[in-house]
Amino acid sequence: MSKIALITGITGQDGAYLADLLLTKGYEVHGVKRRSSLFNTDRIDHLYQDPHDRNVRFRLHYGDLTDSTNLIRIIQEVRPHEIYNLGAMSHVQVSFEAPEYTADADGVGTLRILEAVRLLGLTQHTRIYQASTSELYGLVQEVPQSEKTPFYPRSPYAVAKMYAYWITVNYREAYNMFACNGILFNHESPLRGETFVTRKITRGVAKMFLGMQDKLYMGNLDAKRDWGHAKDYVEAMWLILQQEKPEDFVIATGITTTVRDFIRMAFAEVGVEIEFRGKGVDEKGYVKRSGDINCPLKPGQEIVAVDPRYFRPTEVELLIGDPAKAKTKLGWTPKYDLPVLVKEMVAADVELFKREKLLKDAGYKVLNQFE
Ligand code: NDP
Ligand code: GDR
Repeated sequence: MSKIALITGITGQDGAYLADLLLTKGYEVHGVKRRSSLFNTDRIDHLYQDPHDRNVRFRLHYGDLTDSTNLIRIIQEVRPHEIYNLGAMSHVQVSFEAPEYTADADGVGTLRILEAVRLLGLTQHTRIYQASTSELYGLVQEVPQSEKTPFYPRSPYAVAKMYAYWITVNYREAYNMFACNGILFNHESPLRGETFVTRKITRGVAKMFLGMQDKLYMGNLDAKRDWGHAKDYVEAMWLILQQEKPEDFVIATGITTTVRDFIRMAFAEVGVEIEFRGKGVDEKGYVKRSGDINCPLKPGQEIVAVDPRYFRPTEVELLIGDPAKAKTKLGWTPKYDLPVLVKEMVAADVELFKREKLLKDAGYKVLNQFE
């Protein structure tokens, strides 16, 4: 009999890669998706299987982490061997605008999953992975950050995730559950949400290269992140649940890069060398050289500016993870490095916007039923 997995947040970046990985490994995969007024399954549509097929190995259930009755029902119905709790309001800046909802979905939502498993008598049947985050480290206490580094969360998102981290540890200790935290550092991909910094940059670079946008407005260019590829990181999630003992793991590359350097690398992919001048809110990025003769971006042109709107009330300035425990105990090492990740993301966005431009140039426009 194949193993059964339940993924919350299956429509997100990690949910999509993880579902793909588990199906390849022969799992029956169930996912929790939220009801929305428009389709929200773009990232997993390629995995869809006709539910009328008797051998279907991929199923979606309507649900929400803020509703325990529905989580209990789904877990009771599915009786998963493994739950991956990836569902969350995952945008740090947005969490300052919706702090209570973030606490409910990201913090108490984790409790609801753990408690559902306990109430249903599945503590020895179901293993639980909790999507913890490097945002827990917040204000720098030490670098690189490891499983032993103290936490100092700096946003409503991180505070909610801190509750989720500790309630996972507590249920493991109190009820002898196989419940683990993966403390994952930032990981990206062409499936990354459009408002996270890497994807915002690669989309902006692609559009500017194709003459569809003039400038990129950014927040804190000095922030440093340890960026990896989501494909590598979902592999680590799976490995964490295959161990003999439940433990928490840091998953990171061990290399940190500024937002400014990520921008440099992304523009270099389309043959544009960028030079930054000025400081703080007055810093700007200008084209130094442009390799492609057809590129609309010309030397001297201002292409990056800082907009304080994107500054956060409290910022996490420096993240750099120490993945030594994951390397030793899980045998995990990332296959991708940052240059390959940037190349893949820029290429995917150039392809995406080339298609959009082609349609536009051919006279098609987005249908607006109110016109
Ligand atoms: P995404 O934002 O891409 O996906 C989040 C998912 O959670 C989506 O499927 C979303 O549904 C769903 N969701 C949001 N709110 C609820 C809710 N109330 N009930 C049920 N589902 C909900 O995030 P990622 O895939 O990047 O991240 C996955 C998890 O890992 C998150 O918990 C995130 O906080 C955490 N994390 C991410 C890191 C990263 O760098 N990517 C690093 C460390 C931790 P919908 O599609 O409908 O919006
Ligand atoms: P982060 O990711 O907050 O680390 O959380 P994000 O990509 O949003 O920001 C990274 C850094 O870039 C700076 N920044 C900007 N960020 C955004 N979004 N937009 C901008 O224009 C911009 N300019 C500069 C930010 O200030 C920040 O320092 C992500 C999420 O996936 C979380 O869910 C996850 O837990 C952590 O990574 C690890």
